[in-house]
Amino acid sequence: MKIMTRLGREVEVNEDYTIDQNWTQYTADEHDRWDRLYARQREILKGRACQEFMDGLDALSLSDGGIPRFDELSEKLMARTGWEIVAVPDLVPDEVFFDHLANRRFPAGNFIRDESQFNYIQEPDVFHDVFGHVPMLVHPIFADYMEAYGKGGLAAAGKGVLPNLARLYWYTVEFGLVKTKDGMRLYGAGIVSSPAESIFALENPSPNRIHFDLERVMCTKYRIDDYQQTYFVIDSFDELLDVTYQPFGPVYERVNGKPPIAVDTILNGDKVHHRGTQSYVMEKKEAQATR
Ligand code: HBI
Ligand code: FE
Repeated sequence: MKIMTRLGREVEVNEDYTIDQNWTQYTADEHDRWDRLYARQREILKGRACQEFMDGLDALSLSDGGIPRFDELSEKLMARTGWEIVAVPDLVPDEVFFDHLANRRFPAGNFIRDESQFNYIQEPDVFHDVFGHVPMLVHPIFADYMEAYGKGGLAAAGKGVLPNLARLYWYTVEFGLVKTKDGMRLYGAGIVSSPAESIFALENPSPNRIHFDLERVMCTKYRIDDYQQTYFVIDSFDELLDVTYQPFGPVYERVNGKPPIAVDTILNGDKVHHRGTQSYVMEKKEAQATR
């Protein structure tokens, strides 16, 4: 079937929204852009990303030169955790996304941002999807968590709780922090694929850093247009898998219909690692007011 991407390209896709990666179509400039994005981010992540992420990155040798071939990547990943990478042209519908994850297929955008978006792009491109997400899929526990999330999503369809589930994904898979013996570290793909947020999320006094709580996270709104105002911290990936392996039915009953929690709220019951000043947001507001 034919679909229109949000970037306005008409693309022929398979039933499950996959396409051919079309690796030979990448230009030398695009491969070079990947190499520069990779080199910069790899440097920034030293001492910031968790060891599990760095190990995954090394295991996949994503720096062999240019944009990785998904078939080669899938072969390496399949041997380790049974996951594979499939190419998609854009965000795919929620049920399609869940179905891929439930079957240990990670849908990755095949296009790369252009040079003008070197520092920031809202659409998930191949750098965000492959550099950001795929290394954690080498970790067996995290790999199981992603599958559990996909299965949870399929089961949740039609129950009115997709926003709650999307928040769980957002605050873990995309923007999660993990507490290690060496200090706070990054694992969320949205952070590790962003040079500025990699530093902000760990070092800036502005955002709250609150211990992960499943129902709390499912009720917390998030920002898609700027840095997060709150990050949630796990103690380990075992903790994450444990809380998501329980049946979600009763959880949904408790969160369904609850009013959402604002992006900067700290609740009485929160285990606070860092009480954010929210100075980043306030300064931005002031700058806008005096313009
Ligand atoms: N599609 N390709 C792609 N990548 C995503 O991360 C993605 C998606 N579709 C839906 C989606 N994410 C989320 O909204 C779900 O987790 C709810
Ligand atoms: Fe993502």
